[in-house]
Amino acid sequence: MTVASGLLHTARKLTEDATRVVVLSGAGMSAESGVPTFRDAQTGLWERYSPEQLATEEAFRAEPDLVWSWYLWRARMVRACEPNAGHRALGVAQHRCAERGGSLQVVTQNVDDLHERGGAEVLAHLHGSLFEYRCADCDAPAEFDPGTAEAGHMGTEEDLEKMLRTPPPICSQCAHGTLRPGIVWFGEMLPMDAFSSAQTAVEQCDLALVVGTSGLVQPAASLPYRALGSGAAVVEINPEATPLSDDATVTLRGTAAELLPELLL
Ligand code: BV8
Repeated sequence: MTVASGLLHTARKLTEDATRVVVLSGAGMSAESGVPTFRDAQTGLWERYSPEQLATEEAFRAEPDLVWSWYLWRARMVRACEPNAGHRALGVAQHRCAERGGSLQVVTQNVDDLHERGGAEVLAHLHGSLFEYRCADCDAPAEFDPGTAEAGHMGTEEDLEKMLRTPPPICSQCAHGTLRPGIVWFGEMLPMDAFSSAQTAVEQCDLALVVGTSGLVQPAASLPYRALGSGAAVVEINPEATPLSDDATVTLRGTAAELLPELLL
């Protein structure tokens, strides 16, 4: 996919001139690492479910084993993936910005840990993490290891079917609630500290890089507009147009792994 050189030149100039950069990433950031986006058809056994259907407290209350298993499967799948060149470019750029007395802060809608494994610190996981757990009843944080793909749970559909009947563990604090993933489900409030840090960051930045998000889920999708409203430039990286594309300072039709190294390194 080739981006018009003029657009890339403009975006590079904005990036070089910026001292306070905020990266707002979505599922497309991890697509080239092999993590399916929400817009991708669910793979295999999951194709009969939609994320919006499973990622709710109602679904968890109604079918705890199914929802718990979906998150187990996703956590193990992420563990089998590696950060891509886009994640790594952000890690390098974050260090270089700090050395120059500037900052590059990462705010992500993603629940994977690929930004961290790619070398970047993350200011805010707006929608939680696949690797954090708490009690669905007493809210106590809980240690839990979802295991790895090598545990054979990525094998045949029969393995997956068997795994689907995995009930969430009982909370060791209250001894009656079950664990739930530390994920923000549809209809749930975002962690206030995460969202307010993200809002402050976009209000104070001079460039927002919006990478791999369809811009459909609120309130995360409002952040690029808050950056624009504060006078920042907004550069979008996405192989497809989104509702933000017409309002962005520059929109680059390309992928995270292709364009972030070109833009930042
Ligand atoms: C809230 C964790 C206040 C789960 C996620 C009714 C009741 C309550 C709320 C609502 C309601 N109706 C609407 C709402 C608001 C709702 C919302 O926005 N719904 C949408 C569907 C309309 N929001 C909420 O519920 C939020 N909470 O509003 O609380 C409240 C509370 C109670 C009552 C009223 C209000 C909570 C939202 C958080 C949900 N949790 N994630 C999990 O992971 O299982 S959201 C989840 O979906 C992701 O985290 C992400 O945010 C979103 C998916 O979007 P993207 O990341 O953009 O991914 P997507 O697949 O869509 O797009 C990928 C993009 O990448 C594409 O553009 C593609 O072109 C591009 N791409 C592909 N490959 C590449 C690439 N780009 C670059 N490189 C590539 N290689």
